[in-house]
Amino acid sequence: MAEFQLYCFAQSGNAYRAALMLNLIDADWQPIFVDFIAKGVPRTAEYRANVNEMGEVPVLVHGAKKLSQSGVILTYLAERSGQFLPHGDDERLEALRWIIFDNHKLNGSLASFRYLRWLAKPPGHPAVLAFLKARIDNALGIFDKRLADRAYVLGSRPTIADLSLVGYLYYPPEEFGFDIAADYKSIGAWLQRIKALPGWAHPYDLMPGHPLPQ
Ligand SMILES: N[C@@H](CCC(=O)N[C@@H](CS)C(=O)NCC(=O)O)C(=O)O
Repeated sequence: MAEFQLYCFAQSGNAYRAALMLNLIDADWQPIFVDFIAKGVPRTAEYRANVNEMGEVPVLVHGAKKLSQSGVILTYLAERSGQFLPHGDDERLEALRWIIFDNHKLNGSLASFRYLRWLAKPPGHPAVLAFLKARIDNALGIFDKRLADRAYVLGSRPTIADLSLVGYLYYPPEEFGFDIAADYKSIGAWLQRIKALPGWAHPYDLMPGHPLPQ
């Protein structure tokens, strides 16, 4: 058995943050497929009792430890490996600030928008999609400005803040109905820089469950 197990599925950008980190630090890890889309497994009482009371992926298992929330998993892996770790108190707090902004405003809204537009049956109500799209545009604008004069979120070095913010941003534009990398130039350039890191892989190549059954 691998040293780390990650409960995940290919369409989850929340899980991708953890899977990408594991790959970038060259950890010995294996995915455990959670069928959210066809079977809603994280919503079952069994999953909540045995895997994660919050009813979510990702969950990282490391020996007797079972961690959820991608920001917690990224922090744990960075502290253990010494890689992608913010340096000092100011950087640590700044990374946390961007991880919370990402979870709440950027990928938090983008994940719900994509799910309602592309996967939900029936799709989400147009008013809900319009509400989320406005939040996404606002958050992407803020983040694009942040990256205008920096290579990475905290400056010249990639950290866990970057690995959180990439969450959903490599998925195909057709799934969103707009092209983030093309519309936001600084984000587009930053995505290319992260993609060039040794160990980078696309979410559909890193986690099980792609393509979806017809
Ligand atoms: N803030 C959490 C979000 C996790 C999350 O929402 N995961 C989704 C999959 S992408 C989930 O498990 N949803 C279950 C549900 O909606 O019932 C994190 O960063 O780990």
